Amino acid sequence: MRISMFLAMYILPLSNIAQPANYATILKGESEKEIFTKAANVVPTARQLRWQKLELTAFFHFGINTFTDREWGNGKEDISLFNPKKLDALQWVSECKNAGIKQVIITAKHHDGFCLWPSKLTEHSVKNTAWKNGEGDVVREVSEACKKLNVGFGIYLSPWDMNNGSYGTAAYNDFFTGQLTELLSNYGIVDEVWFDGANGEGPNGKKQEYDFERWYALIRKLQPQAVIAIMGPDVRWVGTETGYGREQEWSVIPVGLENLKITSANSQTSADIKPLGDMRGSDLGSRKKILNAKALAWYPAETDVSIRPGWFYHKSEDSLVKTSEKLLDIYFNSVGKNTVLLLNIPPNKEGLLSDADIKSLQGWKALRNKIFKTNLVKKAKLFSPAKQKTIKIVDRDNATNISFNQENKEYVLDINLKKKSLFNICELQENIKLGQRVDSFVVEVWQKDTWVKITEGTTIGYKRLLQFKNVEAKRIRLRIMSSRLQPNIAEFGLYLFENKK
Ligand code: FUL
Repeated sequence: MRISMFLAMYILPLSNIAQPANYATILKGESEKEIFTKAANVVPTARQLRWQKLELTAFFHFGINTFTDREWGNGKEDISLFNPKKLDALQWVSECKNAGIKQVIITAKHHDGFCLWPSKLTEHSVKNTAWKNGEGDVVREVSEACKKLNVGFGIYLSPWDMNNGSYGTAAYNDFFTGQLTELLSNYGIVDEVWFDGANGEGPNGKKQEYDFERWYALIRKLQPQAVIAIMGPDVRWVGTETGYGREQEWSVIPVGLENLKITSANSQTSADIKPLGDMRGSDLGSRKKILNAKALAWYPAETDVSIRPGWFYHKSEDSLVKTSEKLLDIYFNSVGKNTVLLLNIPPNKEGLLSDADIKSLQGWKALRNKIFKTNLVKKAKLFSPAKQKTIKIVDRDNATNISFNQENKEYVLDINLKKKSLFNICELQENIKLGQRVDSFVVEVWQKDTWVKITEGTTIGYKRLLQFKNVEAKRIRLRIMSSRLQPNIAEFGLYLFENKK
């Protein structure tokens, strides 16, 4: 019933799309070529593009669990335990900023229902604790630190609430809408809203039917620039909590027509994607997958992982903080696999990030600085495509790209470094403003009168990082073996990681 009503409402705008849009519908009888061309022309919305370019974001899991030493509370905890005497959100945000993190998300409320801001809608909040004599507001402190340091600000608000008595009834959706309104109205710009899919029992043993559509509409109204992540229309979960993304990561994936909610604003038409559930397969968007699709949408992946084994701080995990090297590996396998990294760094009971976490963050940044300091392609000469300038692929501007000839069967980027150089990392980026297009590529070097393959891959997307054994060469080429339309290579980097084990 709901689906047919939905289709009736939205069937009209679902015809051919002339304008760039973050979705496309496949009409009956369309050829493979037409479908792949449509897929290649699906582009991110402005908010999705802004988010993708952040590359690194952070989570702060902090709340009553920090004081009870638990990962999940039950809503019955004694909130007088909450007293982070040295809380310093400026320390949290500045340590993140120093590590290159561009946006942070605070757990305003986790599943236990305890609110880190003085919500007027519940007594289960910081206002009834000894912390700052009940005058404190963690959400405000984080939002102000973000403003001060020019770092993006996001909120996590758990729909599952084990404390609220109305959970499991229609009244809870009103309560939740009220909480969301407080958070979206009183703290300035909110750049990301993170909804978890967890849906367990509340204090009455009942489960709740979440009114996501109402919440999305509210977010769009009050904070139109915010991306809504995970159980949301803009960003999907990569499917693991390990920090490691998939080998082949397409930001354009098949969706059902019933998953598209088309909206028009001015002359722009875009679609909100209704969450599709956990997508854990290794292939979500290959040619094979999209051939049978009814519709396609730009729905990019976020990789969330904690710097510690748990999401919340536990003293017993002080010695288990991920090392800088491990974080680097995660960087290669999340940002370097066309996703945005969301790294959780949980503040401790004092209300500070711990020394071990800070040390890892700093070491991680130092490693990245060292590796990505010198792009060997900077001084190179471009052989092919002809009449193009190297600058476009080394300017760190994702919106400038090399153009290939329309009639080229195979797209080749052929580079002469002018002198023999040693490298073991290759960085590739597509100009995703024009869509994600590359299906498969190889990187080769000219050695002893022949081209030798050093690495290969399927997708590139916003960013692809590849590591390989040390190679010494002067001439390198990127061969794009398969692309849905002409590829738009925005960046090409070759780097040397000297300490590589
Ligand atoms: C999960 C939650 O249950 C965890 O506690 C954590 O917040 C993680 C990011 O999402 O679903």
